Amino acid sequence: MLTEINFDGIIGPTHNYAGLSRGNIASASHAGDVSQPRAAALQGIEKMRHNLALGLPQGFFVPLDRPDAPWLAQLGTSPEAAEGHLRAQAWSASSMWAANAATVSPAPDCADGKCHLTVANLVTMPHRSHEWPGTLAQLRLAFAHPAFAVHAPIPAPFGDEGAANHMRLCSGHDGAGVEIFVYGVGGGRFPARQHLDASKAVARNHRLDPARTLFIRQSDTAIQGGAFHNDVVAVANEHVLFTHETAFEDREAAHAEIRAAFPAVEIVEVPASAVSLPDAIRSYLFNAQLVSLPEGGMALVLPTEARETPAVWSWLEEMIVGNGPIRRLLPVDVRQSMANGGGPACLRLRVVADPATVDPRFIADEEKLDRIAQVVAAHWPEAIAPADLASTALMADVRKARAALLDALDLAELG
Ligand code: SUG
Repeated sequence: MLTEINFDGIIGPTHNYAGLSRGNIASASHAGDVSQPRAAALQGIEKMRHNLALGLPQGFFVPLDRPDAPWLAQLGTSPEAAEGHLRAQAWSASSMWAANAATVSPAPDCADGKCHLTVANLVTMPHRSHEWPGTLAQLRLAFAHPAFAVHAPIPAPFGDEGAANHMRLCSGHDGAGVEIFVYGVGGGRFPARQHLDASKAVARNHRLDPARTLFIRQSDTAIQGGAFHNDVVAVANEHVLFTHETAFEDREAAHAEIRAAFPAVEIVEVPASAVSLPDAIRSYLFNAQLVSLPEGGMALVLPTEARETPAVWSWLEEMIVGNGPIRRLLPVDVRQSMANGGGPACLRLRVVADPATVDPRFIADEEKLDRIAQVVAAHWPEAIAPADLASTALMADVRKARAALLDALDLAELG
């Protein structure tokens, strides 16, 4: 039975604030802060527990090996000798944002009846451009069953940011859907990370039906306002598209195209007059997980920042008393990730699959989350200041921490 499984990236022991992502306002404004990797990872684990308790299937990915010494070696240096900016790029825990791990096309959408995954190349940001080999190794392990086809990245220079720029509309997760690829066009102050050629290549490789595949341009206003990924201004689940008025370059044409391809769509649009683009970005209202509850109806799993932004919360409260498809608001605390621009939806990758076909080592239950939390409590650093990235003692500690986690999850082969 095909069902949606959310795979969350476990927040790694090197989580830090290096201000590496141009165009990501939270990352830039927290540059140089002292991070709390242990608290960050525990927040992520609590979010997984929260969603499990709703009755939603939950999986996870493990953090990548950081600092990435082989990558620095390709650049002719090492964690000890690297210049500051390269060292920070090598230490980044950015694989926590699993929405950027891959683009996933569920089996009912693909001509060969397999679920296709293409690992994202993330070439626009240097610190993210070296994630894909570690992520690919993990995807190949988790989804080794013949029900899946796992693809290597789209070649540079065509930037591909994975599921963060991809949405799917369907009547039920296990039925055929319409896949929407949202791309950006560069040239502004902030980079457009998702290239149209990359989106089209993914769609071809996934063997999608052109009649059920849309390519829609993200608005420059949104990108230049700080929406570096489409999932900062729009999210879809089943027949519902929840979006800000400014999400798409040509709003009317985009909505018309979506309605033509999927007539049952319900577009829940937040007007800029009610919630400004800066408020939407500050609160990460749209970086919610829009989920179908087992008892029926949909819920938004939101960052607590949404509750703290008055215009956002009053709009949401009004929506909830109306008769719309979104019935519940569920705030979760992922502040440590939010300070780097990663909300609840950034931390997860949605895969529609029969859970029996996924390597069980990547599937979460309460007991396994307890086990992960114990390793985090025992081994994750409490705090990392920017200058700590030069410490060889810290480097040894974070390596030990990751090894302890892999050991606890019987995943030492990813070591
Ligand atoms: O790529 N932040 C990530 C946040 C990713 C959010 N993901 C989605 N929207 N799906 C990024 O900008 C900041 C790292 C730093 O500055 O240290 C960072 O990489």
